[in-house]
Amino acid sequence: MTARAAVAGLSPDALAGALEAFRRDGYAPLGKLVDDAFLAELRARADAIMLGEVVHQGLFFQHDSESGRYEDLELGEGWRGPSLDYRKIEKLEVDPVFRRLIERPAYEPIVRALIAGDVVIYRAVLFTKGPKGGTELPWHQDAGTFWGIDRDPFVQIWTALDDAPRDAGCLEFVPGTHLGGRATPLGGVVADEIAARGDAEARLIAVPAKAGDAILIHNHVWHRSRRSATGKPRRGFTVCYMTADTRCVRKKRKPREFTRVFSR
Ligand SMILES: O=C(O)CCC(=O)C(=O)O
Repeated sequence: MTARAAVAGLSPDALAGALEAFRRDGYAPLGKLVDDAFLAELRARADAIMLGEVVHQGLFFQHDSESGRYEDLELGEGWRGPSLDYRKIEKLEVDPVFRRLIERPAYEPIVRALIAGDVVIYRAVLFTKGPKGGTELPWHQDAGTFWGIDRDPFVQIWTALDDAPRDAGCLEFVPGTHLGGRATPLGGVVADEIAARGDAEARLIAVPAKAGDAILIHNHVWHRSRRSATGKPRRGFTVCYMTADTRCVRKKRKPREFTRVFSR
């Protein structure tokens, strides 16, 4: 059985192949792991949250910039009222529909193959590119001192809620860059000169996805997504899993407690 057909979960061979690719390249396409009925529910839920029809305390919203440029994002703005042009929504572990995707049985063996013992999540985020095209996301790593924890997590699963072909701002990776660790101690965006030194433009691999496809992503691999030119929504949901031993080291506010998942 191929990974594409295995909506219920990866076969042992497919899992072994994915783990090998993940270790080598820093990412691994996992094929379709979410069925169409659940996808329809997730898409409707995403719209309802963006339109304010479903409200949860503590969600973090960031709207697209007018220009579509990352540099022009208005930071700290949060909820701006009903709009399908939010770029990202964080803390979706509080939503029962997205929580089912976070704890999807098909994801558990993948996560447990990489993380021993109890598992928590650092974040559960919906990245959307609306009909207007969304905002470009530059080369970045998902780790660094600004994450405020005592070790870098390394396991993320990104799930396409809609088709994400090349012209819809699919994910792009620079294979193998996770092996170099953080580009800077701060982490986050990989500065243009560092990306140029790493020959990112010549080495990048675009990974188009179909709705329901999942991609395993190492937090240190350089990845990005451009604007969409399709005029259709392109939503991707990403969850960062990590060992429950991870500690929050931030000092200015109360240390974060992380949500435990896949409890036995
Ligand atoms: O979906 C996207 O456009 C970005 C996803 C991403 O950067 C991530 O999952 O870390």
